[in-house]
Amino acid sequence: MLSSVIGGARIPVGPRTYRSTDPSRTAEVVAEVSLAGAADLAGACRVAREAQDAWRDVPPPVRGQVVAAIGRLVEANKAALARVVTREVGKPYAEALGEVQEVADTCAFFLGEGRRLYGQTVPSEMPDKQLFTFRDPVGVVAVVTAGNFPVAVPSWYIVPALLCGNAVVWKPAEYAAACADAFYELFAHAGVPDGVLNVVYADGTETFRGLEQALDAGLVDKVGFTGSTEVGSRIGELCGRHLQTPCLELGGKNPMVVTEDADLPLAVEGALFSGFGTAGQRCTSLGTAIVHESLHAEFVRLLDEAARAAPVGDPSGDVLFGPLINERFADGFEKVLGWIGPGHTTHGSSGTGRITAANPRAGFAGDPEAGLFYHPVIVDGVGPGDELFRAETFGPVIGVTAYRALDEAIALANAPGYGLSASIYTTDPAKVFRFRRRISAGMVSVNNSTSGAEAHLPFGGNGRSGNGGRQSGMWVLDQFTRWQSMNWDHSGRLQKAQMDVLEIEPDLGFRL
Ligand code: UN1
Repeated sequence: MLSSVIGGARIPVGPRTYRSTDPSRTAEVVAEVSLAGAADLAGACRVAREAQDAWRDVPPPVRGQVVAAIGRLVEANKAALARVVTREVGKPYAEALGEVQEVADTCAFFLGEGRRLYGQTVPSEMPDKQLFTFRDPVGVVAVVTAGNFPVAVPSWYIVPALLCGNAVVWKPAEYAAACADAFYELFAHAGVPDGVLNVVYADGTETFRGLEQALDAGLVDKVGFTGSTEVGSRIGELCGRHLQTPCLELGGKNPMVVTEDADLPLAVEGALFSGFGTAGQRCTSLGTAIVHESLHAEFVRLLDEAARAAPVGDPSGDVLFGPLINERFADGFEKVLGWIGPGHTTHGSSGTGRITAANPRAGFAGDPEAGLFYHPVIVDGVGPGDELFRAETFGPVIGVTAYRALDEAIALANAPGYGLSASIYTTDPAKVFRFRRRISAGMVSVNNSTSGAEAHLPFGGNGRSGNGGRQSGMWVLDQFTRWQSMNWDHSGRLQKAQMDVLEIEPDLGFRL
């Protein structure tokens, strides 16, 4: 039985528990977790507050060494951690290895940041006075993450937050508790001191109440949240009441525009991977393919062919995608399938909905009835009037629509109001730059799919996808540090800014 880790110690097992099961074999329990309450979460923030005091004084290059050790341990345990990811959230093993690599890459980037964390020396307008800037840790960071990327996305928050000298309270998804526990152990063995990283397993209601209590008590200085737009906006409201700006990484309805001059097979390959990879459960998964009318029929034909041929099934094998993460995701996807209407045509598999003996999929790898497996589905003919066009789907479904002029395609791409990732397949540079300027997305791919961002570019979105915060690379430093400015007057007298400034008279009447 896993229980929360606060101040380096497991808290006693409580009455409320959760069973995390293998979505490929739902009868198999991967982890049993004891769920903490709101007061535990607030208590963890208090412990973090105390631990942060000493951690902030550890020189940043030394904190960088801890991050380096995390990276080494993650690499040394890459296969083992990837196996846990595959088993608990059903991610195909090759993708799970990629996800673990993303943690190592994040460490590789930030271990060097420990020797930078640059501030500036800035000239003063007066003599014998010097100006400086310093990056200071914000304090205690509360991180709440989803389980579709159970180790990579948490690392995007936790690694830079720790490197910058913050203490962290992490609330992972309870349905990815075994992944979270393995992740914590790697960090603890790398030398992260007790109390500097705390893990609290709790359900959504208790987490929200715990955050409320901790914010009221002044124990949290920054909230990082990856999850739904709906919950993100509630967290934004809560933080706003405490004059805080959370780092919100929310949903997406990521468009892919395929222009008349595009490399069509490349676009089809990109659509297949970003629509169905991770069973469509990435926040960067493809939502709608917006295809020039001259290529539309051929695009649908080729994508249908590719989806039918794609291996689906047991994620420990070589498959395009495995099961949905758990019952909640499966129920959500069933609702999405209900949005398919009479104006649509479906493609991509030998059936739609759950794969069973009665609704089989040709070439399925494994026993479909044992897990939460769904047919991939391509829905042609979606438009702005359809829920399927507007809402995030989080499952193996791709919408397709046709367009005539590029500006119409861009308007369609922006219409759902998200703005996470967007892609364009084209061979015309003018279209690339017009698209880039007009698209609402925080991340744009050219001749590449909507998913698969690299771990050192700014990650994040606009509109319903977030509040403009960016993770990863040097950009995330602004989430986990605050600038402090300092001025030092060593003239020995009071020099008044803007008033006691030397003036040099120009001859502005001069003309050649
Ligand atoms: C997510 O789904 O929350 O860009 C993150 C990608 C991955 C991360 C997705 N590197 O698709």
